[in-house]
Amino acid sequence: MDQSFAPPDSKTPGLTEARRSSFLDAMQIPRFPLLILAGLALVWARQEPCHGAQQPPNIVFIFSDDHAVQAISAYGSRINQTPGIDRLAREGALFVNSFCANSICGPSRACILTGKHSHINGFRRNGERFDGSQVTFPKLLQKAGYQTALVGKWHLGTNPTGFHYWEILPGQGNYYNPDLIQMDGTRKRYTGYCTDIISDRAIKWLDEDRDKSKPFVLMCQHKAPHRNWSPAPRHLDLFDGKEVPEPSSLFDDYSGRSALLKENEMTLKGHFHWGHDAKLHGDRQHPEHFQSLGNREYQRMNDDQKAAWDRQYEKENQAFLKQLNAGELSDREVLQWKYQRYIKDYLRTIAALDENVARILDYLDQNNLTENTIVIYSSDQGFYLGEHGWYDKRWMFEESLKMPFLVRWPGVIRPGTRSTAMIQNIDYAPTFLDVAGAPIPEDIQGRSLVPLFENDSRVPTGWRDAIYYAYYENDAVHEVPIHDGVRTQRYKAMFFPRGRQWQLFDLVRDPEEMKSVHEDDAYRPILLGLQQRYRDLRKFYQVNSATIPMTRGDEAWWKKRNQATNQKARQGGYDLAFIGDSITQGWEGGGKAVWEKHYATRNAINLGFSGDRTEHVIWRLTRGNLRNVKPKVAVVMIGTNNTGHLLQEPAEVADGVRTILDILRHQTPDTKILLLGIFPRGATPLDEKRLNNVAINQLIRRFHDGEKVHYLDIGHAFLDSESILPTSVMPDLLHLNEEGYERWARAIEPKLVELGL
Ligand code: SGN
Ligand code: CA
Repeated sequence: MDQSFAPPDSKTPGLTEARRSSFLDAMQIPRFPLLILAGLALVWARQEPCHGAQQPPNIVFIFSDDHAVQAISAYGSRINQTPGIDRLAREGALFVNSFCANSICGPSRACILTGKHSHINGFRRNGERFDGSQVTFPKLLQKAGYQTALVGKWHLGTNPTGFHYWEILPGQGNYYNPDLIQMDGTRKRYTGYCTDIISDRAIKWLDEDRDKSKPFVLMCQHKAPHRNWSPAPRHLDLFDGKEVPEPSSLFDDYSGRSALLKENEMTLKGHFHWGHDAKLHGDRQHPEHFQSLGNREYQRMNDDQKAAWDRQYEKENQAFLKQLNAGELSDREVLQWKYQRYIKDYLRTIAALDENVARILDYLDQNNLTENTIVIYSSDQGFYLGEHGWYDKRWMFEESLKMPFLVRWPGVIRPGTRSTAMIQNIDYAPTFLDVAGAPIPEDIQGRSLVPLFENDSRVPTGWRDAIYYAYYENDAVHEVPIHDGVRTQRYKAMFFPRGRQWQLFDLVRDPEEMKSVHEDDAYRPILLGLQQRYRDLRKFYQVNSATIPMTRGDEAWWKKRNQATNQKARQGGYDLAFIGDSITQGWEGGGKAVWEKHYATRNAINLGFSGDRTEHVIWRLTRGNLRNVKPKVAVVMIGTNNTGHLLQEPAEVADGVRTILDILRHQTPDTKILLLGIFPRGATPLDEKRLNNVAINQLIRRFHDGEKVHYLDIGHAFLDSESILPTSVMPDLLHLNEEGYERWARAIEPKLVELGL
C-alpha cells in the first residue's frame, strides 16, 4: 500500500481535489483575477478555521449497521418516525444521493477508513482481515493533533489502529448483554441493550476520558438495526396492533431482469428462519415456510429479559401458529405475516437507535460542544425492507446501494439543506482530513465534501457525474453474485461477470428497478454511454479485475472441482503442475491418453479449470490449490478467457499473469515456472481475439528471467504455414483435440527436462 503523502510544496495543504482544481483552473485564466482572489480566499478559509472557534472542529460520526433510508423520516419514510436523526437534517444537511462503494459491512467500513475502493484497500468481502498498517483517516487525524476514539461495531478482523481509545464488539456483536473487546484484548460483558451501552461508552469517553484540550473524532458505531433485529425491552410493544405498509414490490417475481436475481438466498419467502428471524420457539415445523436456525440472541437474555420478550411475542406467535397449523393461511398471507414480524422488529431496533442519536446530540448541547462539532449520521449500507421480497443488502439496487448521510456543521452548513450531489463512502476520509486542515494523501480516491457543505444545496461544477460500485462476496451467505456498475443521476448500469450480462435501469421511469432496459433499442445510446463511463471509471479507480482474486464458488461444478483439487493438493508429492483454464483441464478430456503417456508416472497434478480467467486462478492458488504443491516445474498457461469473455486489455491480462507468477514465487520458491504463451485462437492471424492473445504474449514474454521463469511460445506447433489454425488440431478454434495435446506435450518436453523434471 502506498503510504506516501503529497510533497508539502506540491499543492496547498488542505485543499481538496475539487477545490484544488477550481483553484488551478482559476490560476490558468488570468483574465479573471477575481477568481484568483476567490481561490486564495478559500485557501485562507481552510487554513484558518474560522467557524467561530479557536480549535478545528470536532467530529462525531454516528454510524449504524444496515439502516436503510426508507426507515428515516427525514428521507420520507412511510413506515416510521426518527425525530433524533431528523434533527440533523433540520439543523444541517441531508444527502439524497449518498451511496456505498460495496454494499456490505466490513468493506464499507474499510472504504470509509481509507477513502479508497475495496480492491485498493484490500478488504473486499466480509471475513477478510483489514490491513491496519495502511494509511487511514484516524491515523492522519492523530498526526493533525486530534484525539481519536471508536466504540461499537468494527467487524474488520484485525484490531483497530489509529485510535487513542477503542472498545469494539466482537464480529457482529449482540443486542442483549453484549461483550466488548477492550484495548488489552480482554472481553467485558455489559448487562443491558447494546445500542444504549455503545452510547453510554461513547458519552463516557467524551465526558471523562478524552484530553479536552484537543479536538476529537468519535466514531460511535452501532449494531442496530442489523439482523436478527432484536428490540430493546422498552420497544417490544411498539407498532402493536398496527399494520406497517408493505412495499409495492414485496411479491416481485423477478421477471424482466437477470435470472441471477432468483438465485439469491435473502427472500422473506424462502430464507426466513423459524427462531432467528421469526422469533418463534419450539419445534421447527413448516419447513416449506421457515428455515431452521434458532434464536441465539434469546439464549443470551437473562430471566427478566426473556420474560419481557415472551410476554410480547408469545401471544402473537401462538395465534399465528394456530392459524398456520389449521391450514388457514395462504402462502401470500404467511409472507405478509413474516413481513410484519420482520419490519416491526427492524423498526423497533431503530427506535432505540434514534433515541441514542438524540442522547448524543443532547450531550453536545449540554456541554457547549454543538457549535464546534460536525455530527454525521450514516450507516454502512442500505437494506431491503421487503422490496423485491428481500431482506439484506449486497445488490446494487437502490435500497442497499444508498447510505443515509446527514450532517450538521453549525456556521458552515445552512440548516435544512438538501443536496442531490452524488457522494460515496470513499469521500468521508478526505472530508474529515479537509475539515481538520490536514493534507489529503494523493492516493485517496474519494473527494472532500466540504465544498458541498459550503455551497448550500448547489452541486458545484465539476462534481462527479457518476459513482462506481463493486460487490465481491459471492459464494457466501445469501448467495449474491459478483457484480459492479455505475450510477448516474438518472441511470444505473450493472455488469455481472458470471454470464457476462448487463442490466440497465432508468431510475426516473422505473424507480423500483422492475425492468432492465438493456436490450431496448431506444436505450441503446444510453447503454453505450454508460458502458464507456464504466470503463473509464474503472481505469480512473485502477480496477483491474484480472488481478483481483475471485471465486466461482457460486457455480456448483466449479466449487466441487475446487474442493476436490484442494483435497488432492493437500496430499502433496507433486513434481509437475499444470495451471490454467479449460485448455489445461482438457488433459482430463481430449488429452487424457496423451497425459497417460507423458505424465502419468511423473507425479503431475492438473490445476486447470474450464472458464477460468486469471482472477479465478489467483483465488484458487491463494486458497488451497497450492497447499502442499511444491513441484519442480509448474506449467502456466492462462489468459485466453480474459480475451474471450471480455476482450480485456492486454496490459491488464499481463498484470493478472504477473500476479500468478508472484504467487508461485512466494508460495513455492524452488519451483521453476514454464510460462507458455497463450495458444492461438480463431481461424486466421488477424482474428480479433487471436490478436489480443498475441498482444498479451508480447507483454508476458518479458517475464522470462531465465532463472525462475522460463517463457516459451509453442503456438506455431498448432498452426499451418500460413498461420491458419486448422480444425484438425483445434476443432472449435480454441480447444485442443488429442492431436493437439500430443503436439503440446512434445513441444514442451525438452524444456521440462531442462528444468529438472
Ligand atoms: C450475518 C447475517 C447476514 C448478513 C451478514 C453480513 N446473518 O451473517 O444476514 O448478511 O451478517 O452483514 S446473522 O443471522 O448472523 O445476522 S454485515 O452487515 O455484517 O455485512
Ligand atoms: Ca451492515
